[in-house]
Amino acid sequence: MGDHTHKKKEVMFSYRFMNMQMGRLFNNNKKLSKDAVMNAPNGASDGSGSYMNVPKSMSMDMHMFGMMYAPSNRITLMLMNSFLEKEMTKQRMRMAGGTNFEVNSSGFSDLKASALITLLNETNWENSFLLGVSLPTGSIDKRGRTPASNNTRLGYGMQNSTGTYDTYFLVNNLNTIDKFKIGEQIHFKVPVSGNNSKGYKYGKEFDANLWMSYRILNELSGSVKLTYNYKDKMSGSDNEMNKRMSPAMDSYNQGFQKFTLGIGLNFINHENFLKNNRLGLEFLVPIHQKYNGIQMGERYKIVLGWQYAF
Ligand SMILES: [Cu+2]
Repeated sequence: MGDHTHKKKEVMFSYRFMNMQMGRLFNNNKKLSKDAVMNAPNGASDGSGSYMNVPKSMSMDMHMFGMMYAPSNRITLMLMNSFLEKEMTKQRMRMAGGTNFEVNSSGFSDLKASALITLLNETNWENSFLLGVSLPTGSIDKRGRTPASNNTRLGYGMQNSTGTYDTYFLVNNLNTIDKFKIGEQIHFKVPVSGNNSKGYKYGKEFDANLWMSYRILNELSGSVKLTYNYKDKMSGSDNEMNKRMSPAMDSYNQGFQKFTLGIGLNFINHENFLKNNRLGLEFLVPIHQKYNGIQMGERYKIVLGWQYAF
C-alpha cells in the first residue's frame, strides 16, 4: 500500500491479511529465558521489583482494508484501516505457580488518510512521495481478565491505537529493467499531538525498504525484500498499567531496530474474466532484532493480499 500511484479516475480496492507470530524474549539483542526475566537483575524500570509475569507468545491477525482514488494523474488519495485480533499467552512467576494464562483483544485500528504525489512517471522509472495522517480511531483502553483483576487494562501491545494524531511521510522509487523491477521506499512517522489521553506517546518510526522482483511469467512474479525498521522509545506511560506486572506493561520496554527478509509471489490476472485482480503472498522473517529493554521477539509474518483496480 502506498507503493504505487494511479491514473486519473482510477479506483482501487484492496484487502490484505497478515498473521504475525511473536515469541522468544529478548533483552536488547540477546535472548533471555522466561525465568531470568522474572528475576534480578531484570526488574521493572520504576524500581518496584522483579516482573510478576512474562509474555510467552503472541499471535496477531490483521485485516487491512484500503481504497485508492486518483482525482488526477498527479494525485492519488488513499484511505486505510485495519481490524486487529490479538492473543497473548503469559506465564506467571514460579512463586505464583508458573501457570499460563491468556489475554486477547480485537477491534479496529487507526484510520489513515493520505495523498500520493507523482513526481516522475516514465515507463522504466517512476517515483512519488506520500503525506499522510493517522487518526486515533482505535481503542487504547482494551481490557481483560488477568491474575491481577477481572478487568485490567491490557499491555501496550494489546491496544489497537497509538492514541495520538500521527503524520507520516513516504518516498518511493521504482526502476524497471527488462523483467526486473527494483524499488526503494523510505517511511517516516511521527506523533504530532502531545501525549494521548492515557499519558503516553509512541516514539518516531523510520523504515527503509529495498526490494527486487522478477517476472517469471506474464502473470507471475517473485520478489525479495530487505527491510529496516526503527522505532524510538516511548515517552510518558499509562498510569493504570503496573510496570511490575509484566515487561509488556512497562513503558521502558518500547522501541526497537529490526532487519527483515521477505520473499513473495505476485499474481496478476490479464484475462477478461476478473481482469486486473492481483494476488500477493509474502513470507517475512527477522534476520536481526534489537529491542529497548525486555520485549518479545518477532518469529515470522505471513501476508496475503488482494487488489482490484478499475
Ligand atoms: Cu492502488
